Amino acid sequence: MKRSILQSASDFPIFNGNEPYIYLDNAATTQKPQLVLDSLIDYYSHCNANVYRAIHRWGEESTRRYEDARQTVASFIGAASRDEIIFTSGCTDSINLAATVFCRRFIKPGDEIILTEMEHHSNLVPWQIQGDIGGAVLKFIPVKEDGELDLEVLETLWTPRTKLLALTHMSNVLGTVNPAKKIIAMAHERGVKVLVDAAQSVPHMKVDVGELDCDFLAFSGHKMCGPTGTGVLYGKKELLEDLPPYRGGGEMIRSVYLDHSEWNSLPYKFEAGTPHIAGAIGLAAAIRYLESWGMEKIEEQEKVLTKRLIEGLDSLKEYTLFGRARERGGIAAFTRKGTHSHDLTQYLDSQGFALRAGHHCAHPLARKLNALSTTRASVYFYNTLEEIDSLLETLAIAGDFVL
Ligand code: 7TS
Repeated sequence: MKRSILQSASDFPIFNGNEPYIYLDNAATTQKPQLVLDSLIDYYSHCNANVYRAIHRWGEESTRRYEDARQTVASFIGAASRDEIIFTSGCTDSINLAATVFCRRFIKPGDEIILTEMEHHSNLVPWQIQGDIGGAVLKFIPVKEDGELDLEVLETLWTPRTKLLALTHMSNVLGTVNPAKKIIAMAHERGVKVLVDAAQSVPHMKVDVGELDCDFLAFSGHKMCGPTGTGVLYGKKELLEDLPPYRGGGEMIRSVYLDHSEWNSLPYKFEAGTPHIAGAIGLAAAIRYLESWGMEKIEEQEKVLTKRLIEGLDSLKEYTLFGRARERGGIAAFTRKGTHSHDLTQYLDSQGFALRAGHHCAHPLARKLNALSTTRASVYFYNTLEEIDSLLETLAIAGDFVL
């Protein structure tokens, strides 16, 4: 019998058997279903061995599962080839990889990189570091009052020196879903490459790299029911072929001499050393799990939860919500008049709710919002309307306890 997505929480051991606790910190990391945990145990119990180098059956099985995982990721995001999928330790690692090799190859002093004011530090600091080494100038698309990007200003930022634009697909503070496809088309008209930070989009909606036509796409496995320490960098094949390697070590080489080396083919050129084999297999199990619900269903359920959350917050007059974008995901950052967000969030924990407080690793945005610290609720498909209502009821009486 077909199950309803409303029953999905029962697939997650952390929600069963523990004391009741409502988890609304999904933008930080998501919980893991039993079958992802099982995939890790099964791998370590039956065929644990290093990949590629072993001429024995466990090594062959391990390699097969690792490469199947790569194909699962490629199909999930619509990549043309599995060679375009590089396994990393997370979105941060993916962006550092892309920034390092892109700047090394293409950035000359005075070249320009366009970012946005709403980036997570992971999609800002690597460009600062690598841009600094290469002599690049960073420019920023401003965030408007409503939490959307100011595309009129973007029109004025392009110059013949613009080499790359990097933007988040969904803001981890405002929830804004940026018009990535439109911005990518604008960039490509000018010969500018685009990196999409999809840490908050790939877990929550159907993302197809062919349709977006992005040059790079980065995301984390742990934000989509997969194990921690897993991530992906997608890159267009011709671009990856043209880039130098990132880290040196085993498997990324074809031949090594004492004075130089020749690089392996894609994607191995970018995967030095023993990879997180179990992690990649676990990520593939997570993807199959998400696909068993369907990304459209997941997005639909989150829209229902988000609508209730936003309407509820708006009805509470002591609270200010940040971000009013027309296209938005299930993230709501807010403050309560007269209460520090850490106090509020700690109080919520005492009442059985896990939320996050702080600048959410988007310091420049927090400064711009004039809210250095906010409390943030972020939903996933396994949350329920009852949980949202319960949070709203608790927020409504929070003042009586916190102040
Ligand atoms: N980009 C965005 C948009 C993010 O939200 C995050 C993590 C990252 C990149 C980095 O991902 P990582 O898996 O490499 O750490 N965001 C958050 C957050 O909002 N709360 O904790 C981590």
